[in-house]
Amino acid sequence: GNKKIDSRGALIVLEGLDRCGKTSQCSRLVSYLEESGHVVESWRFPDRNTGVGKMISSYLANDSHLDDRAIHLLFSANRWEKRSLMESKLRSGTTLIVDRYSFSGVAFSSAKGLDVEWCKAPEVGLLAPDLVVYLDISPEKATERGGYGGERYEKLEFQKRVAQSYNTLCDATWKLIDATLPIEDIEKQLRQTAMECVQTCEKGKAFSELWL
Ligand code: FDM
Repeated sequence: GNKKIDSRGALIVLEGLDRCGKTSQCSRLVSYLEESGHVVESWRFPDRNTGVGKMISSYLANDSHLDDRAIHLLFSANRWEKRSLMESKLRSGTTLIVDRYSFSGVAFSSAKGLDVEWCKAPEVGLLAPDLVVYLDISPEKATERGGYGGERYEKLEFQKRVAQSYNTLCDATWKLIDATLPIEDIEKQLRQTAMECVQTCEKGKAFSELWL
């Protein structure tokens, strides 16, 4: 029909291996969008501040052991507990730049050998991003950058399997950026695609849900 769709903020997700540069690109992008007059917030998953987030954080630090499926469901629950806030922020016009989302959930858990469809199931009904940016780097190059904090997943062999999982999840809608380019070049590409996405959502775009 010709029902008018309200203006809203954009849900923009950055994904990639550990040490791909996501976190600093997220904050650069937030500053840029703010400076250009947009209302924007920086989010990340896992959100370690909630009760569930604290359990995840302790697991990642190797301070607790959890069954692979149990931790997968906690990561998912951590997104579900933020879902309604996410939707209300977007409806009120706030753009969210999100460091990791469901794709990390599926990529990291399926890298352990869990079935991809099983991993996707608890994510069904979460908001679908308006844009997924993948900062593309080989596991070897990412490891060479050093600075792994010693968390559970920060090992070359595991990151190789995560890279393969991301590869099977990635589709034509994802924007791939070569994460080995100079920081400023990555930033430039990211600004451009993000701005297009923000403007599309400002004009009015219906929400959709995972999985697309
Ligand atoms: N991770 C992150 C998962 O395994 N599943 C998830 O759903 C999410 C969001 O947690 F190794 C992994 C990815 C990473 C670790 O992430 C912590 P940050 O970005 O380093 O905080």
